[in-house]
Amino acid sequence: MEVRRHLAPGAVTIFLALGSNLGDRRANLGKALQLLGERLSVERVSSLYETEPVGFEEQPPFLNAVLRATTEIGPFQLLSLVKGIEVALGRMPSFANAPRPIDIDILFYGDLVIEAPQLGIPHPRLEERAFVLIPLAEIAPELVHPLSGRTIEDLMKNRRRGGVRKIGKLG
Ligand code: PH2
Ligand code: MG
Ligand code: MG
Repeated sequence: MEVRRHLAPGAVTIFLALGSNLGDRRANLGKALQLLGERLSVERVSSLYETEPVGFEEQPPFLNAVLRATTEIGPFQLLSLVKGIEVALGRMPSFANAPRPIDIDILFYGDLVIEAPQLGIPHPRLEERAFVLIPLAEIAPELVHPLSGRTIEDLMKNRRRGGVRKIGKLG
């Protein structure tokens, strides 16, 4: 029997969310994508969406996108990688939900579940966030959330789609 391997041994499929609402938002996302691509095998990138700020509302609109990649680095190493890229692109420490040139959040790391003070996987707020679910449903509608067992398509049902507008592609 033939066994087909879709991933290199040890490689895990991950999903990341990117957001920017300060400076040249499109350029910030493009640079983040380039730097991520130097360390991860990026396989698929969603369209770019312009989104109304959620949480702290008195701030400029965001550009958001999500991507699928594979990697052999562990989840905490991945967190260090994305934090390093955020700092390299000019992110300063600030309050929760503050405006930022770049935010890179880990949404899924295979079907791993982590509840650590510095890292929650799957991302603990992804089910509430249309600016994450809509781009994710574009590239991975069948993806199953490991805690609820529901697909992204299912999580999108009966959810408000307001405040999220597709505006094109990155690059
Ligand atoms: N990120 C947040 C809080 N609010 N709103 C939008 N539209 N897009 C974001 O990426 C975003 C947000 C915290 O990281
Ligand atoms: Mg975030
Ligand atoms: Mg973040």
